[in-house]
Amino acid sequence: MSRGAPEQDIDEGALEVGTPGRAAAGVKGVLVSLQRSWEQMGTTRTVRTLPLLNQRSGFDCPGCAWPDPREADGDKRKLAEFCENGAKAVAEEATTRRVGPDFFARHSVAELATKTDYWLGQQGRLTHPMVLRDGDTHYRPIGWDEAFGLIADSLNALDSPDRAAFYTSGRTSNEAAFLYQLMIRSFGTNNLPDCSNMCHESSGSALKETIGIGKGSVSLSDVEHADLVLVVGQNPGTNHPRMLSSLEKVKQRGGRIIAVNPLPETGLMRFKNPQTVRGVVGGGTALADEFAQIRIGGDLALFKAINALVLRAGAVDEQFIAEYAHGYDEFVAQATEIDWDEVTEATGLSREQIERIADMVISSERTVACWAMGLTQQKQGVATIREVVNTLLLRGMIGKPGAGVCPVRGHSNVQGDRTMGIWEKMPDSFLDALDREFGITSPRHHGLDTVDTIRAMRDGRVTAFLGMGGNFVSATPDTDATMAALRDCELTVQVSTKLNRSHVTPGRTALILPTLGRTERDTQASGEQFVTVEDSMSVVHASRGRLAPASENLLSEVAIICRLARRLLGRDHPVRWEDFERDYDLVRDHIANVVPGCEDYNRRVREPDGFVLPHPPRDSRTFPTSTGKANFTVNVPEPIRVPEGRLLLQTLRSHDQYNTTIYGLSDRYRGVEDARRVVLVNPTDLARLGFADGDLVDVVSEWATGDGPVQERRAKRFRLVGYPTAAGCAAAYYPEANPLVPLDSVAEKSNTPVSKAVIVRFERT
Ligand SMILES: Nc1nc2c(c(=O)[nH]1)N[C@H]1C(S)=C(S)[C@@H](COP(=O)(O)OP(=O)(O)OC[C@H]3O[C@@H](n4cnc5c(=O)[nH]c(N)nc54)[C@H](O)[C@@H]3O)O[C@H]1N2
Ligand SMILES: Nc1nc2c(c(=O)[nH]1)N[C@H]1C(S)=C(S)[C@@H](COP(=O)(O)OP(=O)(O)OC[C@H]3O[C@@H](n4cnc5c(=O)[nH]c(N)nc54)[C@H](O)[C@@H]3O)O[C@H]1N2
Ligand code: SF4
Ligand SMILES: [Mo]
Repeated sequence: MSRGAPEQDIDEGALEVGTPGRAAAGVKGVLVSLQRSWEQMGTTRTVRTLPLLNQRSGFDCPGCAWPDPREADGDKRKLAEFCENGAKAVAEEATTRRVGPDFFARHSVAELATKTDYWLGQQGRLTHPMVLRDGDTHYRPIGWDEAFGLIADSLNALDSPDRAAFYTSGRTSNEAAFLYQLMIRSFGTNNLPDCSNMCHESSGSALKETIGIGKGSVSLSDVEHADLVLVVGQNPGTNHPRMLSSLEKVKQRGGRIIAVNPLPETGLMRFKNPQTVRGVVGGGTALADEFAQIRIGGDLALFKAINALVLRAGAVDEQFIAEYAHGYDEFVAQATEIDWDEVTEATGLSREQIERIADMVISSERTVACWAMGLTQQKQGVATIREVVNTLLLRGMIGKPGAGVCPVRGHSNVQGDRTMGIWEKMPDSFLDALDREFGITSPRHHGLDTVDTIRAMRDGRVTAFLGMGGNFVSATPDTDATMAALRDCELTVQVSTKLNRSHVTPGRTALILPTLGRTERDTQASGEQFVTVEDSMSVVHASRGRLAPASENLLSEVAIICRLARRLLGRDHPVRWEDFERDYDLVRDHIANVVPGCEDYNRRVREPDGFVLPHPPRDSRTFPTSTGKANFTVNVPEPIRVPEGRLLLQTLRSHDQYNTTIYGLSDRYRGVEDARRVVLVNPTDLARLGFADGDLVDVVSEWATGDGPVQERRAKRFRLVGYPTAAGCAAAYYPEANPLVPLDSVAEKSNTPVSKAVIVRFERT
């Protein structure tokens, strides 16, 4: 029997493909969010929960990291300050369905491993700590104390702390993240892989080098007041839906939008705002003024061409460059040449269109560049983002209103987790502050990131894994290899809210520790607690859960860390773990002393809109880089060679999932219903390759390092769907397509898996 993820997703007859949607959101979006909420929570809970979402007295949306409007920017929050997918995220967490000891008694781990991710997630909230001991077939309940003792004993028995890896997913609160890294560094390792390694690591890497800080430089108001917004490699209609309201404001103020994407994503084309009359009864707002249907991986060539055209037109901000930039002459020396054959080949775009786009860049006085996974999950992701920065530097577009870089983050607190120290390469200055504050000695050698953790597990160098949230097995590349690596571990521990594939891919001993979600009341000895989070635009604010917890056996993430730390580090450890569990204000007092920009944290997070972390380039055009200036960089595109008969496949999200959590089977905007094992292919390519819409195929990826042999990976039984993607390109959903992504296919510098450019062929089944 195959031990991989199940190949059968749903009844094959059920696939329905309609025409892609014409406008995003609208009344349909409202109806879907209410329907899903009723299904999962019932009417009373829906009515009690949704009004608290993203309100000052309520909880932060557990969906994406798009910011909320702030009164400081003259914006009031509306009564319903959330989107369809935010409501789905809440319904998924606040569901009344439960997975308790009786569920695990009924289903063996082997049986659960045959279920789809969708099925697993739909079973409900985890209610009890569970253990799977060596040789057992079923998870069994375990007391919290015994669980912590078991984990602490196993970790302390390792011959080095570096034999353990501690993963974090981006929903973890600032308080939990801060304590988690403190526990791990006290234990003695920097092995802190996180979801960010697979997400915006390329952005962090490129921005740190060029502007000195790995975060976006814009506020919500900057985006809304831009003349020109570039939306590159991002599908906001699905993944950051309230961004569409901001893009709508750009249009209403006379600004323009350029969308660069291999797919004509509905949300980029047209938006029906359900909160305006026009959005409810009218045709909505047309968004993209220019849609550049780029070939996968063509963005570096595109931005190089744009920059050459900007230079040729003499449209550079000389004052900005003279005062704030470094490396301009080297940049110019290689930047004015354009080989149009190469550019049109790499991008699939016409020279005329690229010239039109360059003209828009040249005539804009306030430009914001937004991007997400279409740029970061590429072999040349870092170089591409550096080239986007070059465009902005040429035009002086950093550190002024209505302009800047905007890497749009994924998980609701992924940016905050990094700020709090979740990184395998935290700078010594942070570690020094941590050591001074707590009287510990943090290790200084760098730890393992996500890809290196998998390699280390595969090679037996890491034998214990703990996941603070997330779904490591389904989120990482090369599913079969990762599954084998995890199963080889002595110990796997997952701190989770919902059942997922990582629970049914256990190490020799496996534990599930169920925890509170964002929506739930968190009561500790000193009373009700709140936590804090940071959004994509560096705004830090409070989040208070209000619902009764899914089970009385749940512990908060903070409590789990504090109790585990006491067992792991012993009674004599200098950190007062029991105090932190009792009162989260005490954690925040330490955050204030250790984390740069968090001074007076307890007071400032209590301000109604929270506070904004410092960002030197945004605030004062100060660039804390190696040169003390904003750095121009020289980036050389390496064309992706796709052999005859093959296509370039990207893996992406449907409208009905949150990463590995599948909400449902409706990718409404793309018109794909009731199926996830599908590959979207341009009809011309289908015909050229001798296939037809509806054919059932195995997808085989091909990958080689240097002169090495071609490695093949196979994902079975996918349905081909004719779809207007760019020529030579294809798309399939993540995580079903993850077995095709080679572990060693990573972005240069950031080590992010190349999930957006996999060379594939199809074989008829
Ligand atoms: N509802 C919902 N919201 C989410 C998530 C979710 O799963 N569901 N996930 C969250 C997370 S963790 C993240 S990181 C974000 C992800 O947000 P996105 O980055 O928008 O997510 P993807 O689905 O990966 O979409 C990538 C987009 O890039 C395009 N693309 C692919 N290759 C290229 C390329 O070579 N060039 C260009 N220009 N474009 C390309 C694809 O066509 C697609 O539109 O969303 C967050 N928000
Ligand atoms: N092929 C391919 N692979 C990808 C991507 C891609 O585009 N293509 N995208 C990558 C990206 S951008 C990301 S960010 C990663 C995401 O990787 P992860 O963050 O690891 O995955 P998620 O699916 O977000 O994690 C879902 C699980 O988190 C748990 N959970 C939910 N809420 C909470 C909470 O409040 N606390 C705790 N402790 N647990 C909670 C639930 O048990 C749920 O099953 O995947 C990456 N993988
Ligand atoms: S845009 Fe993102 S944060 Fe805002 S409500 Fe929607 S999912 Fe939640
Ligand atoms: Mo992400």
